[in-house]
Amino acid sequence: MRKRLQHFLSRRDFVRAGIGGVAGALGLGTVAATGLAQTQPPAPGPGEHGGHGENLMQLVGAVDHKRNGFDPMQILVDWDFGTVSALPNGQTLREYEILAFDKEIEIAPGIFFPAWTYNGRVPGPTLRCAEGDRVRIRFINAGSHPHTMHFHGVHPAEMDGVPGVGPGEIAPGQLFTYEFDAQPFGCHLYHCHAIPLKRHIHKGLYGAFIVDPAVGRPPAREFMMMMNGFDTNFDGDNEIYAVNSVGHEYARRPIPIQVGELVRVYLINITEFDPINSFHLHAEFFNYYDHGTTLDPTSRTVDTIMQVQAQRGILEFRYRWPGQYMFHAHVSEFVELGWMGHFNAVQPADFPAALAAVGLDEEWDRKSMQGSTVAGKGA
Ligand SMILES: [Cu+2]
Repeated sequence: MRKRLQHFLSRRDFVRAGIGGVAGALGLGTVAATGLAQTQPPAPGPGEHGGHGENLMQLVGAVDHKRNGFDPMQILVDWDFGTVSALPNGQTLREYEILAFDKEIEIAPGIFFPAWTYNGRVPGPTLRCAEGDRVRIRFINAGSHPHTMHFHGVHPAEMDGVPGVGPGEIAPGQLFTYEFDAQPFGCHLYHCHAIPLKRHIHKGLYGAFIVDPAVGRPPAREFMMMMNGFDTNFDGDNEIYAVNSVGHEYARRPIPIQVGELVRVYLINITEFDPINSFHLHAEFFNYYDHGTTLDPTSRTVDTIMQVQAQRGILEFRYRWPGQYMFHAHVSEFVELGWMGHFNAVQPADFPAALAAVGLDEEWDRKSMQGSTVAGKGA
């Protein structure tokens, strides 16, 4: 308990050193910061939102995404469909190559983490396919420790990517090809299952595995969000929490969406060391599909859901009015340590400016609208 309290205090000091503006100076808590956000004008014009974060509890500065080699804004919409061909029986084959290697990444401005990565990014590539596709993943371990790829899905034991079964742990310098038919449809994930498991997962070896239902889903603007955390001093507690690895990135750069359109979020929790993570949406409610394995919502009209580690699901919602809307973990400590962002809902005419304000373009717009491997079944 005392040790836990010391951790808590030291983490608070850590964040206080990293935050600026009113909230930081006064040491305001999250509740106060949230109150400030809700007094914001409801409909800022395009490009006007850049500085509003300075009044909130937020990590200050910017992360060098080029040096990281990935940008959380792009990870939202960066579907990896693999190299596509057809097997003799007509089944679609999707081939991927995944390289595991060690790499230091910046997870908050000026805060670095010695990650283990799939293809140099955390989370790893978002593998996307359709129900029933054959998936073939050539996994090469170029890292310093034995690793695996364990997929959540249906497959034979030797393709399960766990120690002692089939190929077991893949040693540095070795490779193995995982192959199976994608099922069931849903919002899934993969992660390393080498031992010690919590270290291998927490170091960054995980990614989304999205299997589209054969009948498709209604057209929507789609995002992948992986809730994660980082224990930067290796004391068994996270110092930074985030969605897609960079603390407060979507607070610094609100995610552009359009008023009235259907937004679909593939949400996954991979956070290690904390038993539960959560997602709360401001000023609107959503339908939720637990694990994404159903076509009808498993929860309707909710604004908060929780996920244990590896739990995941699909959120669907529409904003009615223009404005900036927060989303965050409803664990206040996580919010202060990086897990908070904004959607920037604008009218279609203002969308190009909203994209430009956070460094995005038409290509991002296209990816967010055309992620599915299956034609939609109509809105
Ligand atoms: Cu590993």
